Amino acid sequence: MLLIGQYDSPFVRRVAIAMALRGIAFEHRPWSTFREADRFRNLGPLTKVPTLRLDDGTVLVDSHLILDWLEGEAPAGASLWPSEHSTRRRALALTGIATGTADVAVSLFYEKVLHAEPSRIFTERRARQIQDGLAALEAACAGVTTPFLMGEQLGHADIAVAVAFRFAREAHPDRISRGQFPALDAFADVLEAMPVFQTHSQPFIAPA
Ligand SMILES: N[C@@H](CCC(=O)N[C@@H](CS)C(=O)NCC(=O)O)C(=O)O
Repeated sequence: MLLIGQYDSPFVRRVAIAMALRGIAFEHRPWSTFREADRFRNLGPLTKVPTLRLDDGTVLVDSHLILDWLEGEAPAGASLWPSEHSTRRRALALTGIATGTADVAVSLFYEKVLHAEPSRIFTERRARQIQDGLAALEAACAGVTTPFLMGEQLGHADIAVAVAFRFAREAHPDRISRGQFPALDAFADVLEAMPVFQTHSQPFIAPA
């Protein structure tokens, strides 16, 4: 099984961390969708990461769908979604805010580096969405009294919040400073220190 994409992508990273936690072995190919776009040609039409090529040749794209597959397949350990229904709903809602914040942070970066003249309206819209998204994640982290966001167990919501925050900070250091979101800083520091987060990480590299 091949997981394709660099670990500076929050989406690739959430998949890799979840696969490691759920005991799914994979080979990693840290291909860039920009510098190595040709390598994606026989994997499908999209040139997007994460891309997961399963052993039977099926190619999955999109982190949400890959994690849906993962939860059905994983041989070991408990699901990374909470089993209790209302807690699971909260985890889904928070994960959506985290991955949505990562989405707008990615698209703001592309706007900045890939357009000769970035759109002011688009840039301001995305900057606002990032700030509002991170403010919501900050509020979620600030109210937590358990080791992880949904209780005692690390899960998809925790992973999504930590990887989205790191990506947003590294891609937009001019817009997000340490101390601006103190509860997120503290939460991310704890998770980033965990071996599974350290193993599946790399510093942000701008697409070129
Ligand atoms: N919703 C997707 C987002 C994936 C995404 O935005 N990936 C970026 C890298 S972080 C990508 O493939 N960029 C290349 C492109 O859009 O052309 C997911 O959850 O996997």
